[in-house]
Amino acid sequence: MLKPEDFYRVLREVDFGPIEELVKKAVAEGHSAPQILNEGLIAGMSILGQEFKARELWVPDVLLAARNMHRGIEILKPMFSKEGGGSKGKIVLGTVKGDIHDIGKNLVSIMMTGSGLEVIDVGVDVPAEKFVATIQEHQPQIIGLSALLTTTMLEMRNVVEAIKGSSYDVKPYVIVGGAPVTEAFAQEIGADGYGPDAVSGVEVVMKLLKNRV
Ligand code: B12
Repeated sequence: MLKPEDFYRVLREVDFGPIEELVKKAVAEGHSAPQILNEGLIAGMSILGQEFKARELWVPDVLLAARNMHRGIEILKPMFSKEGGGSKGKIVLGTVKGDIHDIGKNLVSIMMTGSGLEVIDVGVDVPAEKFVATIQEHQPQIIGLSALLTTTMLEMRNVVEAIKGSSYDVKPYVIVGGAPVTEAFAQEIGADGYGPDAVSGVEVVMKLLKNRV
């Protein structure tokens, strides 16, 4: 049994040593990567999120935790990226303008890469025009948008409109995700899909790609 409190504790450390040790120990004990991710790292981060909300922690604490979280995910990455072979499709992935949260987006990227998709990660705080320019350059079948703030999720509507209003050889599908985003919101803004987590995001992409063939 993994204990979220253990992960919470190491997420708060200044050095990478404790998080590396705990993740490696969980791997050695036979826990699967999704288990370590969901029941360990994300569960620990969620305790931290509650304290942040209650103002018991401050931005520097959370930044530190984000660094540790990325380190933990790096260790798990090879376990997710087993599937090789040719690309099943191309996806452009980014966090929308005004938003710098990228832990969730990076997880989505890892899961998509591990499922045989080619991911073009355009980073954080990405304006609609950059999404449009990247689509014109790379001609992906899917665009994935991430937002973690109730304010920046509204920017997703602008991106969807900019994409649907521009011309491409083949218009890409848009999928959205991030803690405040819901299926109903996705439909309201005209997105083609929504995933509550990285695994469902992959499922949605695979379904959309099947429609296209
Ligand atoms: C880490 C963190 C930060 C870090 C981010 C570091 C980084 N590199 O990402 C820092 C310190 C920078 C930060 C800053 C801020 N934050 Co912050 N942050 C968090 C925190 C604690 C964790 C977020 C996280 O990484 N979760 C773990 C990941 C794995 O989950 P996830 O992102 O939801 O992703 C999963 C799914 O949503 C989905 N998914 C995500 N994207 C996509 C995309 C697609 C296409 C698909 C299919 C799926 C998908 O899959 C992922 C994996 O399963 C949350 C609290 C929380 N518990 O959520 C607050 C939180 C999001 N932050 C919040 C706030 C208010 C802020 C600040 C405004 C604080 C401030 N006063 O400055 C700033 C805003 C900065 C900005 N302009 O973006 C609020 C948002 C409130 C709201 N309703 O809008 C939260 C909820 C905290 C709170 N409870 O008040 N934050």
